[in-house]
Amino acid sequence: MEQTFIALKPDAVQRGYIGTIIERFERKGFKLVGLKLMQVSQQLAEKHYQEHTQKPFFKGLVSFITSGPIVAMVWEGNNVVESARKMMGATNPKDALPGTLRGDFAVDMGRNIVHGSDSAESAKREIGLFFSPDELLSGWHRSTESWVYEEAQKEPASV
Ligand code: IDP
Ligand code: MG
Repeated sequence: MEQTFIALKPDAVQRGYIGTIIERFERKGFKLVGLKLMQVSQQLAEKHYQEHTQKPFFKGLVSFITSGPIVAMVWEGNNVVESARKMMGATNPKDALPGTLRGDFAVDMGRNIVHGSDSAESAKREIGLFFSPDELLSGWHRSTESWVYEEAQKEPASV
């Protein structure tokens, strides 16, 4: 099954949205397979945001993501990459619709509370950067699965 990397950025942690955001993914029906509170190092931040190295906002982005603890998570489910992006809303909170995380809880582009992988390929790369395989519990069975999925879920793929 598909997995995605979600990070609650330092603003989400500082503003007390950890529980609220986790709850949104839980209530959607996705399964949590990895979770940790951590301090991102300069090196990890630069690797994570490597596609933005040349952008004018890169320095500010790295300094922001390393400015306080984040919550790193891996969520699993059918189409979770695309669904999580929709749940997050547009990158710029001014364009994010009400009902999305950024639409409901953020105002500024550089303080948009949540990161989510933009493709299955990015998800693999980002999960590998933030988690070691023994920190992921992809094999557990969420007892609500038959109420979330019409078809029985196959054994989850390992990362
Ligand atoms: P995403 O987080 O929606 O995938 P990306 O384009 O990958 O958006 O950009 C990564 C992060 O960089 C954004 O979430 C946002 O915090 C920040 N960012 C993107 N574009 C700008 C900008 O033009 N100014 C300031 N910060 C930006
Ligand atoms: Mg991105």
